[in-house]
Amino acid sequence: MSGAVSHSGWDDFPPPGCLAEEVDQIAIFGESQVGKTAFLDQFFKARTVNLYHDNRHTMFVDSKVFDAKYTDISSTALRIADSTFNPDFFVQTLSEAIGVVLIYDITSLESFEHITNGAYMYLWKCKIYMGNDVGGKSCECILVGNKVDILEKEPLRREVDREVAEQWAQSQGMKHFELTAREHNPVREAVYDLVRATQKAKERDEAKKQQSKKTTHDKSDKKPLWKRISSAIGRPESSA
Ligand SMILES: Nc1nc2c(ncn2[C@@H]2O[C@H](COP(=O)(O)OP(=O)(O)O)[C@@H](O)[C@H]2O)c(=O)[nH]1
Ligand SMILES: [Mg+2]
Repeated sequence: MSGAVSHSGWDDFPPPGCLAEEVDQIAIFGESQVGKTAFLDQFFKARTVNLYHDNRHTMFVDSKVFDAKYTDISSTALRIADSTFNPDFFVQTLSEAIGVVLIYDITSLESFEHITNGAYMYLWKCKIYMGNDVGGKSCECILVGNKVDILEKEPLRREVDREVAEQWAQSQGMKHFELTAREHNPVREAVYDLVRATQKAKERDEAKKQQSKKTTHDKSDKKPLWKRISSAIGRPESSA
């Protein structure tokens, strides 16, 4: 992990008076029981309390303030809808997210297959169909294999090969982490990495926006060559 930011304690608090320009959205997306809530508990509170389903957090990464709302969203509910299922919540949360933690449980192959197939496709459908409504912002993802602590006592319970997950992540241009939501630092490192990627994507989006503004401006300003020459030369001097 690159070293500019220390991940211990709360040294990532923004300096007083330093505010983010906007509140971003980060989604924690995975099957039921993979540890989404435990992941957020560790991120926010450095302990497991099974409490945090939805929260907002401000931090300071690479000299910038990053203020975001973190939402735990279950991909199981997409497949096994009950009467409380609200598709609007899914579409809105995923389409607005500029960062997504795709999380699975390394002891459940099913949880890996669902998040990297149907759920991942659903995420991109939300992005594509809603792209214009959310200003066409980029979305960055990381892939997280949770519950590695289980392997210490029961190594045979691993169902998802590290290499397979890593290859899939690489094929989609994202980073892969194996961790346990029982430990604070690995969770924070993963979130930091995602936030850094989203900040870079924002800069790229902004540069593209400026470029397309410039191109439109240049085009509208473009007169035929003869017209430009004639206005530069002006009227002929009077021979009188
Ligand atoms: N051993 C172990 N158990 C975990 C870990 N993360 C979550 N769990 C347990 O897995 C179950 C589901 O976790 P939860 O965060 O509620 O999953 P969610 O449905 O994805 O939000 C709970 O019993 C957690 O205590 C982990 O890293 N290691
Ligand atoms: Mg949960």
